Amino acid sequence: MWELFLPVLVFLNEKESNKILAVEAKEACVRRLGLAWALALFVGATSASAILNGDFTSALIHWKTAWHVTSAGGEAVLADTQDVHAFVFQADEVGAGQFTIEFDFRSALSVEVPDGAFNDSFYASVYYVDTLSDFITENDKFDASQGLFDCDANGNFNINGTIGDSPKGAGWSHFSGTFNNSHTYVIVIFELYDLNFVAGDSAVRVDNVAVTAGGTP
Ligand SMILES: [Ca+2]
Ligand SMILES: [Ca+2]
Repeated sequence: MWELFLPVLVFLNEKESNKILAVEAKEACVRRLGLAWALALFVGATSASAILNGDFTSALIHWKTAWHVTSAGGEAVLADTQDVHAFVFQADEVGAGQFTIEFDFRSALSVEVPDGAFNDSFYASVYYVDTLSDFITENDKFDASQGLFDCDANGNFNINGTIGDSPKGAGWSHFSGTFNNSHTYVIVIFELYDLNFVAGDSAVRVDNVAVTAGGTP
């Protein structure tokens, strides 16, 4: 499908093109996943933090992944070695209300942008659904979504919250934000897109993912 729209995109602003490409890739990927997601989706239970194994102490238990996502040192590691799109997510039945989401991340995204390609990019998002079977059998069908932030080698963009220093130390950042959920399920998802089409030159680590009731990060 890339060949169909790449010629058009070269005439657009690079950043806009990057985003359009990523959205197109995401939509195509979501459709392609279909049954795979249906089989893979895990529904966590509500607790102090709705996210289970948010610190990845138990590797990727309670998380579902596609393509190159591994755990190392109690962290989730997304890389771009296997597909244009790698992701890790967890769905939780939190109910309606205001919530705080926090996590640490460490970006190691490539600065390389070959002619005709774009920056490798990372996206953190929340999806909201009332009926999980709708989402997992027809993945572009969700009730609402909210981007948390995007990033590439040039920095963080579209930040819907606050990004600051992380207690994990050098190279790590801490995201904190709030969201209002009026649906039954919240799906927290982290995605890495290989948009420079150079395999294996980007990775992002994620740790300490927490979703708690209340609106003060
Ligand atoms: Ca950890
Ligand atoms: Ca790449």
